[in-house]
Amino acid sequence: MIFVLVAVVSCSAEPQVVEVTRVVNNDVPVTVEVTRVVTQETTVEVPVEVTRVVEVEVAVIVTATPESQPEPTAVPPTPTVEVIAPTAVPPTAVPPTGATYTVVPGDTLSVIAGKTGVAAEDIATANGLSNINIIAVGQELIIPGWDGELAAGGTPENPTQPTAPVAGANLLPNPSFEEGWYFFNGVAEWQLPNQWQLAVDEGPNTLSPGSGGSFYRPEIRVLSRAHIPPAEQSLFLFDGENTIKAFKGDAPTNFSIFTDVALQPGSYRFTANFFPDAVTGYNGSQKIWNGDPLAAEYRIIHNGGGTGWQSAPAGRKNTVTYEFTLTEPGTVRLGVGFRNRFAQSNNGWFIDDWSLQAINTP
Ligand SMILES: [Ca+2]
Repeated sequence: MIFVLVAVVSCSAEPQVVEVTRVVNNDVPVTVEVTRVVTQETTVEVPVEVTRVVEVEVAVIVTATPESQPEPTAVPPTPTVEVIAPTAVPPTAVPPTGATYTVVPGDTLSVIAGKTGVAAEDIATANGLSNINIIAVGQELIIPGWDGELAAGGTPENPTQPTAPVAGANLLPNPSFEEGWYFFNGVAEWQLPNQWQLAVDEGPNTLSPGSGGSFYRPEIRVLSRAHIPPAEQSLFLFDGENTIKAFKGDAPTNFSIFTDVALQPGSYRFTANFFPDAVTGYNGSQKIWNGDPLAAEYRIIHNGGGTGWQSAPAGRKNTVTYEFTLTEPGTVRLGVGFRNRFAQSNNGWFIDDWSLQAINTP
């Protein structure tokens, strides 16, 4: 096929290289966008032989006939154009096309993949993300092949409209961990509730007292009631039908679960419930929970701060609260860090029923 390629080239004696990023449509004549030329001096129409017309990146080498003093009415020079790329680019290398998605608090690439039905790796590739763990609230991502419709269960949110402080409302996303889960970072041993994120310390355990060498990553599951023995359901399931179970045997652990919430100015109370399942051994089938106050510890995560580590008595439900005031609209990171410094039979946690509420101020 012979199409007319409109390219901006330099009238120079030397061959010029221009980059053509996109063939815009498949109709004749083909229009291309030229993003960079060595010297922009004139515009010529160049007959091009194109073997395949798709949206591909092509590099075009243009050799223009020099015209030192071109007559205004002269026929433009007819450079030779060699189309290099179309037959060399594999079909999967087409530039990303698809709708744009704006990152909202609680999003990770995995969450966005769930919302859009497009694999996280494809989203990372389409947006040139070198670190799939780093996306920012408000960032716009091209979702290749996405039609702009959020998948069932996806929650459309507008990051420019932070949640207004309404007394009594739970402002956390998926606060009871009932609204689905995903594999954090694609790791099969880390089931995370949708819209929550995970950080795991696998470095050396230098705590004293402490034992077991380096911290080990816990296995994390979002358990439904059916997967909890009836006798333990009231212990480990605080609200609804699902709870988080984190556990690791014979090694210290240190991890945190958190989310980002857009908030209006105001005062807030964050409440977290968890059950430290720190077990030193078993008496028959009966767990012997570790009575050492250091056996299980937690800390509140609030942006880069929060609280220091505090004892979390094992073998019973702990309810902890944390209050803060926000003077300007913003996104706040909230969560809880959990650690077990001793290697023992089980370093476990059941985690459920968290909340963030606006509270009245004087
Ligand atoms: Ca729950």
